[in-house]
Amino acid sequence: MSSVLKKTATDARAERTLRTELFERYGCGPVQFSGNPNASYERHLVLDHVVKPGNASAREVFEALARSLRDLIAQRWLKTGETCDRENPKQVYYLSMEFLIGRSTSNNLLNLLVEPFVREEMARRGVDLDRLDDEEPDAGLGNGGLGRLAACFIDSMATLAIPAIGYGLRYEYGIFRQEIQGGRQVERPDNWLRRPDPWEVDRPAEAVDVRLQCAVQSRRGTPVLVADRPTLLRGVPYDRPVVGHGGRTVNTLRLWGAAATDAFDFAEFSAGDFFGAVHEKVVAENLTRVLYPDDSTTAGRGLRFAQEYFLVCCSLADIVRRFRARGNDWGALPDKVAVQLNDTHPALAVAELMRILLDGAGLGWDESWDLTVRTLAYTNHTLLPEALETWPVRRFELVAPRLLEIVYEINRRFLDEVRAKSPGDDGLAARVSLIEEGPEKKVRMAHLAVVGSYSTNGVAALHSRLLRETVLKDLAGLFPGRFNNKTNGVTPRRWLLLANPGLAALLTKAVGDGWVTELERLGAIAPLADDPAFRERFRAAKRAAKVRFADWLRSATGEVVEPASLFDVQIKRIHEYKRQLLNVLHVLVLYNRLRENPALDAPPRTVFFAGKAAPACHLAKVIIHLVNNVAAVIDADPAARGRLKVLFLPEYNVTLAQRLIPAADLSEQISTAGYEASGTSNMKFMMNGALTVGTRDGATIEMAEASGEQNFFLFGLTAEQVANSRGWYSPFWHVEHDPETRLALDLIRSGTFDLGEPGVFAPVLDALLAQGDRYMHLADLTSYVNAQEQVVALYGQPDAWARKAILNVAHSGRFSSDRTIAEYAADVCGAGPCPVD
Ligand code: 26V
Repeated sequence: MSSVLKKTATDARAERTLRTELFERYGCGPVQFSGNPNASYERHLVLDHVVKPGNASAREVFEALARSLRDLIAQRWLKTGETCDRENPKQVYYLSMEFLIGRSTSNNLLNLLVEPFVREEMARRGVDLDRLDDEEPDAGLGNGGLGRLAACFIDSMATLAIPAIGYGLRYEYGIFRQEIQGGRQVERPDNWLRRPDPWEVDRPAEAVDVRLQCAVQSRRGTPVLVADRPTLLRGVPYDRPVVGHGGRTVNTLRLWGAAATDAFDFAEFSAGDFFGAVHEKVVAENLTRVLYPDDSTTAGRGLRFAQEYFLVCCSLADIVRRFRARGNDWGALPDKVAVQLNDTHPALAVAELMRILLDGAGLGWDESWDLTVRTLAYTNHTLLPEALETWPVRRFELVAPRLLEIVYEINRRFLDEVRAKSPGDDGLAARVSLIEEGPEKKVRMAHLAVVGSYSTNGVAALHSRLLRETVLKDLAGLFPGRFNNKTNGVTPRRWLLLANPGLAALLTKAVGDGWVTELERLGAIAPLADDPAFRERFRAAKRAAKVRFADWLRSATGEVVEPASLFDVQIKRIHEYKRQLLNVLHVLVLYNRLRENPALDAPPRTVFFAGKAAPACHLAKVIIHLVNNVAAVIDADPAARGRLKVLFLPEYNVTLAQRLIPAADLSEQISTAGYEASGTSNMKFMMNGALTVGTRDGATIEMAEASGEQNFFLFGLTAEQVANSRGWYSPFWHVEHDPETRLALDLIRSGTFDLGEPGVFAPVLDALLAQGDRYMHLADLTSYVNAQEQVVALYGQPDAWARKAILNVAHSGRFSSDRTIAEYAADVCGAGPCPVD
């Protein structure tokens, strides 16, 4: 929680005015200075915690402060809802199985614009705001990019005053916590709700009942679904405020928690099985207990489908209730409601909305279908075939047979049309069918989403094109008008203003604070790239961010890094296609060079890795182990001391990203071209003044276009080259012809990094050689090493480096999620702002 509004003497009056204005806006002040005891922080300490302010623990202070900030929000939150009920605007509903929101308190404090006042008031009470941050756990309700994007989007919608509700699940356990033991990843449960969360408001009165055709039972401790035991589950809403910047609009993130209904155990009760009944009640609540990691094998995914069904049923019931409560007729559904499906995870919405319109509203098929298709829109986030969801028909039968009936009927009518359009082309019908035939029939969720919605978008230009030309080619041929691109963005509030106060202050000084909500205004600093004085201030801000990170790292982990070294950073989920291994191979090339030539002229470099491996993904876990062992061996070698350091930071989460990204000099975006749908950390690095070494993949292509390729270190095969060389590519050619590649691989093979476990990294060599190097690491290694040499050359010219970094910041404006949301609003859902007065 850093100071965002820096004070000068002449600002004093303006500050008083702002203070008055803000308190009028919120109806009260957060601490005691408004004189409104209902909103006071002390009141929460004494009445909620029954503790004397002087004796309160840090956690109690944190909770009381957060609750007093919630008091501040309450009036605006109510007013936002009232305004929407009165104006009846088109409302956006964002359905997502993941919202990776991170911490709320510092972000809300900042968006409310009261941070400087609260800081002062708390300091007067002897409390340092920054020390309270760590009392709040990260809300890790997501796996990675897809979940974090959802969080950035709801921030932008609130800032743009777009009437929007995010719908998700209230997992009691978020993404697992990562520990490193003996170099290996160990997963620990993330019980983030162990202590009460001051930001959530439960609303049992708005609970929704969901019918399942099966029961949730427990078999040897694991929850399983038992067929033909119709069950009623209750979805209880837990609302979180989503504060738009400036605090005028406060939207809602509504997370559903599963509970048993009162009628749940009636049968067992009357049979006298008291413990059995209570046990089942507890088991019912398992449904939203845990977030599934993104790789889960079918065996372990039993509840995931039921979770998706539960999210869809609760959310659509709520959406329809709101729609009807505003007095709308069914025919107006597409004019008043836009439902955005975040990937196929909530794609059951197609069938469930049909069910509501057919069975609930009593409309006919054609009208129901027309309304459904015109209400729903779908975003695809991956081209990886193994990540495209399909669900066995058996699972539908088990959980929701009526939805299966509807899917079959949608498919029957759809295939009739396809055959009528292209008679005789049976291949086409089989390829586009919603059902995948085979030993086990499955529903193709992406096909269901495309056929049942009016818009399908990819998340960067290249990804959207590949979607149309490859995985969804046939469907794109049938519905050309539905396909479009919406390049991702990130919120500059959290990722620049909050994460990097030093750079934020410099930018505000240069162009005013309008950039916070209109990031394109940063374009105005482009000419300053040629101003030596500005460059010096920019470099000072980066240096300060590096020192700040190094200080934090030392105090939190004991690790020591040298802020003068080049901070080279790759942080993201560990996955073969993201090619952390390519980065490791480059490190080994550098290490070999240093051992070969101790007098080598190269700047000291610290290579940071962070990211979680899916628990069942063996190779990803071996990669983490390798990084840790390489780090240990290099650390122990005098040849590398002070020149090369590798560090794997455990437990990568939103907060760690906020700390590390501002400190980065170099951003690693090195996926195999054609595989990273967009990437979003790439944008965060860019706006924080890092330079990018990257492939022509995802949104990185558009970032380089925006700032000029001369300001980027692009390398490697293009997506086309990757696709075209699939047939003949052989990693062995590179082993034979590229000496440094061979040496790097030899170093792994030699057992240098095995540390007492011979052969432990054989799976890495196997993937890179015997299995054909699916992600073409070796094909790109030489060109990557060359790009890194250019990095080094430029780093040796601090002024030239700063110039390019400034130009990158200046051209990062397009990558604000405000721009993405404005594009969705204009071209996809047709929703506009509904300002709250
Ligand atoms: C798949 C599964 C499968 C089973 C259980 C849970 C689960 C959760 C997530 C996924 C797929 C995740 C796809 C994803 O995160 N895509 C990323 O989306 C980002 C936002 O659009 C984008 O920037 C990244 O490039 C893309 O990889």
